[in-house]
Amino acid sequence: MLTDRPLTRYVTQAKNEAGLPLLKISNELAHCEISLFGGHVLTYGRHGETPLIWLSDKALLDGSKPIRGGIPLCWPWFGPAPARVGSGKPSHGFARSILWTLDGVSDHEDGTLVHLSLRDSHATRAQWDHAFELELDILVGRELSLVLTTRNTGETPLVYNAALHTYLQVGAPEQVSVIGLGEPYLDKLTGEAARQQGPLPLTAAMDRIYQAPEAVVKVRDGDRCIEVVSGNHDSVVVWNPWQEGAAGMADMSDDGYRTMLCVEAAITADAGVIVAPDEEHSLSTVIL
Ligand code: TA6
Repeated sequence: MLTDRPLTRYVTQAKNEAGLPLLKISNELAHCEISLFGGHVLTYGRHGETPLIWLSDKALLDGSKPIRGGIPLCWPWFGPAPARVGSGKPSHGFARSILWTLDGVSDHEDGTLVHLSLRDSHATRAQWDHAFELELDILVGRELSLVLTTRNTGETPLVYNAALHTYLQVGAPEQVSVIGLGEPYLDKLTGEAARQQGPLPLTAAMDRIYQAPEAVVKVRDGDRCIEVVSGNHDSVVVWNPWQEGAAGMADMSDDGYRTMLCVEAAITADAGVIVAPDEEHSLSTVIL
């Protein structure tokens, strides 16, 4: 039986048809759904406005694979596992495909605060042999704010990469342009370094790591302007699979690429971030 359980005035804990535990938030400012599988923001928008976050209409929400859309957490690596981690590991790490713990939820004047966590276990040790505590603080208000804190609870330094792989919802590619990305970028489609000149239009497949972005990246989408503010990142990743890419993905409609653009606060440098024992490091993003 599916039972919805109220946690606060504005938050309900629920399960979907597949049994996936969800938090449904609708406060005075905004609405948001969060999956405990992956610690994954699925949807977010201010009441009466076009949603800011895109979720694939073909996303699998049954815990069998990472969710297409929303804000997947890529951690403790980004893309294929680096040599220091070893081969045969899942792309983008394991945090997005494991069940997180709900530690607390509370309503405040500026929004609803959700606190999730993930600790090392036999399952995570099999992928990555480190002791850690990962915390995700999500504030659902006039803005959507995410802070992902990596704490080293082990006795040796920990090295990590990450991305808050945010799928923004846009109206149509023809009306989109992105500013604030800075100049140097790595084009992952060609493997070459290149430089951005002026605003970035959305006219073709792209998979780029911008290495010197401004703190605020602005996505013009027709009449509206979405801002992505990143903190403690070393890069911003911009991704759209375009038609060919979408057609090859079972969990994205053929035209799904037309209404999404990923703009991701990320730590992508090969050296990663080194976190000493008992220390912590936070990566953050605010979407408004
Ligand atoms: O962030 C861009 C990227 O790393 C692309 O290379 C693309 O593969 C995308 O993420 C999606 O990855 P996923 O594993 O979720 O299919």
